[in-house]
Amino acid sequence: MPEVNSAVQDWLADHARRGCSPVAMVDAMVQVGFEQAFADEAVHQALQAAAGYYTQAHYPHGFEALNDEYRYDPVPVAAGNVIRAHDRDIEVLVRCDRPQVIVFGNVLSADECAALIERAQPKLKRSTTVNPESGAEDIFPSRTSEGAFFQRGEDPFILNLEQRIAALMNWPVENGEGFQVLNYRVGAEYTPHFDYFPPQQAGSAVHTERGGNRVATMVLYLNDVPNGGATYFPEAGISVAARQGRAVYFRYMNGYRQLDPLSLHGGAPVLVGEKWIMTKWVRERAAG
Ligand code: PD2
Ligand code: ZN
Repeated sequence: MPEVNSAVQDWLADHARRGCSPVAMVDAMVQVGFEQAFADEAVHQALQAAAGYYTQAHYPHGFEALNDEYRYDPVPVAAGNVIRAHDRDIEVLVRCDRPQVIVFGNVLSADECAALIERAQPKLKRSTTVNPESGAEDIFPSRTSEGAFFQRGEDPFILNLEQRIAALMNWPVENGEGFQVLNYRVGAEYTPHFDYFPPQQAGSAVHTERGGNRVATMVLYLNDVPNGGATYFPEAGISVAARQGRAVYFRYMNGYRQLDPLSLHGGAPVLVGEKWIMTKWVRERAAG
């Protein structure tokens, strides 16, 4: 927890209560000499205190929510039924406002999906999950896929897809983590989880130091799964079937830096065939 003197504490509390923009508060602190990560955490805590955070005991790994409900501010994704994203027209198939979930069609061509699978195949390794205490990437039975990472801007093919997804999410390319391709065989799954790093868990700090927390995710489906393998949101009762070229977007951090408990989601076990997806996680700021 950052130590700030009482004058700074009062300033933070006052601005938080008056609904000042978190980004403006962090910028003001950085301008007077505080480290970005320090300012970020101090503002986050001031906002939590201002809104009266509490811990919801029914979330096993501890989940902090505002006494006020999560505020659904406007999603950055463009309005309309077809969105021109960099080099491609993308169809909007489903929009859900609470939680903010959008299903898109025609995001990737069949050739692009095949190329991504072919390139990922030789690099696959058992997927890891962040250890809540240490922050280390450990293997857990709750995530039984294999995955491969692509560096940001690794080559023109990857860069073009990053630009398309950034345009669709309306969030800067620089704020994105590198793509990750995942392969699930029959029986493999990813049990319900949040994609953001819970601020109250000790292991989160190392992951949010650069770029801040995750704010939204895009899961892109690279093949058709004959049965099983849906991406599901158990608190919201939403299930998205894995169909080649489609994608599901979900946003869980709003402009007040609240985190949405309804964004809890998982990858259901594959029952027939296999499942290939690619994920794009985006952060509050450029990851540097
Ligand atoms: O495989 C999925 O559908 C899925 C679902 C939820 C993947 C992730 N989360 C993830 O990689 O975060
Ligand atoms: Zn996830």
